[in-house]
Amino acid sequence: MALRRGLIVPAFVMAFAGGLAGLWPSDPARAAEPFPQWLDGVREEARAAGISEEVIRAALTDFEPIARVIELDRSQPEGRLTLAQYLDRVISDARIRTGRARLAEHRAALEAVAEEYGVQPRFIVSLWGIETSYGRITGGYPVVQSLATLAHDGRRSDFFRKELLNALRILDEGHIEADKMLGSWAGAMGQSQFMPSSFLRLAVDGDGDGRKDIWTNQADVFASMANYLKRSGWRDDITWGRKAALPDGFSRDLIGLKVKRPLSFWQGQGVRRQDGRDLPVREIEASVIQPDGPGTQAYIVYENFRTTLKWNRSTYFATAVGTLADALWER
Ligand SMILES: [Ca+2]
Repeated sequence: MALRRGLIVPAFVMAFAGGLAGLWPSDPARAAEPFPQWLDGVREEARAAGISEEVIRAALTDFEPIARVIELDRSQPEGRLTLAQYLDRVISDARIRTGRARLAEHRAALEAVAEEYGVQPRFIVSLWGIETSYGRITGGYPVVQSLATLAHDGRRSDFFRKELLNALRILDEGHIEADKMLGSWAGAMGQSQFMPSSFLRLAVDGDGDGRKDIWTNQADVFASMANYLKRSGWRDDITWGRKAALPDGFSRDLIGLKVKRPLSFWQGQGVRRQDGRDLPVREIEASVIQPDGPGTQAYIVYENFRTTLKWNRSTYFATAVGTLADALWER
């Protein structure tokens, strides 16, 4: 996703995003256009794109920019967390317990989705848990209003204006009512936190009622998340990776996602599981990563780890998704 801000984004990612944003100075001419006139332009663009008058009226009437959204968009990230601190924060015992309960509670629906899309249930539940605490914390911001605020602001107007039009398209297709279209301050929507563009590309109607409801319909939420992963390259015949122990003198040149080799190669290089046992005997392509640099915890990661990075490009995030999925699996 071009811009994903989960509930807890590693600070270094925020710092990076902030650094990038700094390269794009705000456009004072655009930002200076008064909001009501600017909104008229959006209405015209929506009409030209074939959005119905009814949706334009329902979604684009009687609102102002949200000051808090601008404040959040401009806020400085906190100090950087280590991976261990991040994992502690994201994967609490309570989150593991709740995840196991949700996995049991939704087993039939999850197995149907696993069958259809080829994504193991524990990964769907893990992503769901990390994104929105299993659908509990989905962000209370009205998506159209938030996106309009960010599009008018001038910092990343083009990106957010496209997402705003995409959001109107979703309303026009009747998947959700305007007043129920809620999400994060940056427009990530519902239990799966899809940006509108991702919704249009990848959300699916899991229960067959004609609507793609990632806000309240559990079958739609699970199927949409699984479809996103599948279309990004997920494989259900392998896991995500695991903690690894590196031998003394292991070459730094072999560390990083750019080096992809079969497990047998890594075994030959002396890489082992964290507990010292041999790596699995399967010809899986893998990379060795050390998210916090030399001397810190290493992981050996597979294709599914890379796929998780297409959901959210933070290695901390992808490591957390795999780690929580494993915790849900263990009994
Ligand atoms: Ca549905």
